Amino acid sequence: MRLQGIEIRTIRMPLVAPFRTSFGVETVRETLLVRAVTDAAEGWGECGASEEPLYSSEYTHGAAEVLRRHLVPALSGVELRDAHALAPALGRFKGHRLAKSALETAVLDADLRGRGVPLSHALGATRSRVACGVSVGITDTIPALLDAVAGYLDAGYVRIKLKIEPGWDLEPVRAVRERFGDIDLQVDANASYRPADARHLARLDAFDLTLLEQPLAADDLLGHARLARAVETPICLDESILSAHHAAAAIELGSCSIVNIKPGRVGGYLEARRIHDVCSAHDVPVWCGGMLETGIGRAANLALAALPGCTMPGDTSASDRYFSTDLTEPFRLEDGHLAVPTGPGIGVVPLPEVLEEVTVEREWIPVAAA
Ligand code: OSB
Ligand code: MG
Repeated sequence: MRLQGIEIRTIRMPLVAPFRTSFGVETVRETLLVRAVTDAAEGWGECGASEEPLYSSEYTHGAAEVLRRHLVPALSGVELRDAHALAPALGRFKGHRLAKSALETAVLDADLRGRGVPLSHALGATRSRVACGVSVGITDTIPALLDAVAGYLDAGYVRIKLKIEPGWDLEPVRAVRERFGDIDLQVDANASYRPADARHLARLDAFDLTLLEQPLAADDLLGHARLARAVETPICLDESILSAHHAAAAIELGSCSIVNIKPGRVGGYLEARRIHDVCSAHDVPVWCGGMLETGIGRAANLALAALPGCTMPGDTSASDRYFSTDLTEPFRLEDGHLAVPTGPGIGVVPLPEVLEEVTVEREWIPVAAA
């Protein structure tokens, strides 16, 4: 494969409704799309970064900067047999996993398209459709939350995830459980609690939740291990797991019994696959998380969500949960499931008119041959 260059596009797309978490409110999805041009094909990757560094230390403009200044130039003169060659070539640059993931995914997509192989096949997927959950943000009132959840259940989502934070936890969870009965219900705290909140968090045990996602700080694996012994609700980690190495450590420490895999957070689909494998070897269920992706990121996430170890419904929701007009042909929920794309690579491309409309910046960075 000969990589000729990389296009970085900054896009801005309004969300259908503001998405509120313990770390902030997102009303517009501002992120990057990366297009890799090779002698064989073109490929696309979406960055998980947002306008502000609130979920992780990365943010859209910072990701664009590290790509243009460091990551893409480091590929010049490098022999790229396939996308596995990127991580070693970029390994000396610390962190910046969301940016690295977008770049690796674009190259992976181009390589697979050139060879006619769907991403789901390349990763080892075993399903043709995946069961979908939905992540429900913090609302102003409990009636507003109940309305939102009712709408998603009517649409067919098979699992509901509520965002929680101190002051928005027991009452909303109780209200949803009482109103909707025996649904598959879980919560995500986005690191908003402290170890001293263990007794409070144990009160969630009364609601028979499937899991409690990332209650404590990202770097507190030991705190999560202690908390896991103090609560009955299974602990799932998101922000804490940046690599297969972290997953192995978290499992051995007892910090979690379930893992949310987000390919962006861990530097790409190849590392995401390794996390899936480490977890599967320990009988730790995994599921595919989300970062409010457009159809480009969603298509690739569906390939991951179709792996055999992804035994729980994830946050791969349909296009209309996020955008009134998606960047690709819309992903539609059918009987609570989304179909895994079957075409080569990620299996979808941006719709040209929509892409032009949402692009606010673009640049081309040539890559020199090996
Ligand atoms: O913690 O899982 C999270 C969105 C942005 C950043 C972090 C998270 C989320 C979500 C939404 O929960 C998942 C989605 O629907 O894409
Ligand atoms: Mg999360």
